[in-house]
This record gives sequence, structure tokens and C-alpha cells, in this order.
Amino acid sequence: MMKKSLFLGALTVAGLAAAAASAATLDDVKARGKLNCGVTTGLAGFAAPDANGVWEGFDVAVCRAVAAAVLGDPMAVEFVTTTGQTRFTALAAGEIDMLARNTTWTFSRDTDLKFEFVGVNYYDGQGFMVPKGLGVASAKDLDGATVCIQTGTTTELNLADFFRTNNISYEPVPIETNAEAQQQYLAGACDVYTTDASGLAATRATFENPGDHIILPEIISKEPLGPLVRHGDNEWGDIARWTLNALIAAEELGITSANVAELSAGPTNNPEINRVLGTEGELGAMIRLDPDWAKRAIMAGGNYGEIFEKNIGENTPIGLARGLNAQWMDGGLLYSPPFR
Ligand SMILES: N[C@@H](CCC(=O)N[C@@H](CS)C(=O)NCC(=O)O)C(=O)O
Repeated sequence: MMKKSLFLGALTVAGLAAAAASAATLDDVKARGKLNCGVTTGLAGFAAPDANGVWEGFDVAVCRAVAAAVLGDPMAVEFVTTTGQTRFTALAAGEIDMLARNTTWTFSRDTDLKFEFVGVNYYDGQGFMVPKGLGVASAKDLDGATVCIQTGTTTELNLADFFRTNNISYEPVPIETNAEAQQQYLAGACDVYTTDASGLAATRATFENPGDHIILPEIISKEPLGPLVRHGDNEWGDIARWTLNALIAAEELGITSANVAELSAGPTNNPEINRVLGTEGELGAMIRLDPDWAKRAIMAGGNYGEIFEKNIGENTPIGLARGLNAQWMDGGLLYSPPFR
């Protein structure tokens, strides 16, 4: 008897441990009524609180779309700020349900840190910014420069690779956040600031005199930035992945924040639009959501193109062109798998 209950006890503990490791994040989020979404400490256009303290931006929009899909409310998000150093422990420890923070999809983050990148929301690469007055035209002219660099990032590693390959040297000035980098760089504590090119554009846009600084022509790495979740909860990963895909597919299919209500009023003559919007098929049920999940995600901030234009596009101070982030039929890399 004793033996039996001990045995059962051990099983229960093992069962609990397994449940924690592959916890049903969807159920946790529903029970909590809020999505805990990890973001940066602040990067204009990508994730930053507005004048009223409401978070907005290109990465924030992914969190809001997932909250809309899962909870029916794009505002049901608790934004948890993370630095380059703290983001992965926050996700691994369950402090956040997902991370949407200009984070590069790499081999070791996937396999060794055991995360699941659910897609790419911005194809980027690492660049360099210098004051115009420095008179430098190429990153190869940076021998001996002091470089502001965020710790815990791919940026750090690429920088070392680039200088080594070109047989030149640099002195790193390690910093923790983008705000600190900006402050140090403007104070002249470093000659150069290096990070993802999108981050450079976002940072420069907030300068008093952006024109006094140039972004050098070299892009020294591939930085596919995307949202990620923990390994081991495929159901939750699927929800995050297909919410991002719904935003991308919506742009391809011409579903916008302006017409989504009308297009979802009843089946249209485009079956894929109908499947995305839940007026045909059972896609929502396959990810344990209701038929309107993608409609709500699109209503949260528009399709991928609308989110891009509003937050970081050419008509914003950040001024980024679509480039690689154009749809595949426009010569870019954005390509949602089929909704079927
Ligand atoms: N993509 C790189 C770099 C990410 C990164 O930390 N970028 C900086 C500069 S764009 C940032 O987001 N800073 C915001 C913050 O300090 O919270 C990585 O995943 O390691």
C-alpha cells in the first residue's frame, strides 16, 4: 500500500513537471484574461508607450494581434519590458507568453536556448551609424574606433566577426539599452553605434538633428527578426505563427482594416479570404479558437502592410522602405503559407 502511494506520488510529480514544461499557454492566457508580451525597453516605431502610456509600434502590433485572436481584445496585453540580456530568461521562466522584440532567429537560440521562432516580421541586417563630422564613408575605415554595442545581442558577435575578417580593431563600449546607447553616442562616448539597421533608423529619428548622422553603406549580417515562444508548447506556437501569417496573408489577399468587416459579413467569391475570415471552413477550431480569430487580429491594427506603414514606413519619421519586407509577389521575402 505504502509502496503504491509512493509510486503514485512520484508519477504525479513527474506528471506535473511535464505539464509545466509543455504548459498549455493558451489556457493560461485565457484564464488570466491577458497576454504577457515581452517587448523592448523602448524603440521608436517598434515598441514604445505613447503620450498616454499606451504601448504602440510594429512589434507591439504583433502582441495586440495575438491578444485579439485569443482573447477578443487587442488591449488585453501586459507589456513586459526586456533588455537584450533579460529577454530570454523572461521567456524561459514563463514571465512572458511570447517575446516580440526585434530578436534575431538564430540556430543557438532555437536549439540551445530552446525557443520557437514563429516567423519573421522584419528581415533586417546590422549597420553602423556615425556622426557626419567623423568623415568616415565605410565601415572598413573604422579601425581603432570606439563602438557602442548592446550586450546579449547578435550585434556583439557580428561586430567581432566583421572586424576580425577585415583585420581591423575596435574598442567596445558595452551598453544595456538603446536609450543608453543613444545617450552615450550623442555624448561622444563612442564614435560609432552599431545595431540592426531598423534600430539605427528608429534611433536616429529621435535625434534633434538626424541629418548630422549617417548610416554607413555596409550591412554586415542577416537579422531575421521575429516573435518567439518556448519550445514544447506547439499549440501555442501555432497560434502565434498563424496570427502573424494571417496579417501577412491579409495584405496579399487585399484584406484591410477598412474592408475586413464587410469581407467577413458573408462568404466572398474568394475561398481563401473566406477561410482566413472564418466564413468558410474550420480553421479556427483547428487551433482551438473561434471562427473570427483572424478577423479580430486584422482589425487590431490592420494587415502587415498597414502595420508597417503606420509605425515604421516611409511616411513616418523612421522612414523605412519595404525592401526585403515586401510581399513575395512584389519582389520581397514575405510569404505566408496557404490558409487551407
Ligand atoms: N537583433 C539583435 C539585436 C536586438 C537589440 O537588442 N536591439 C536593440 C537596438 S535596435 C534594441 O532593441 N534595444 C531596445 C532596448 O534597449 O530595449 C538580437 O536579437 O540580438
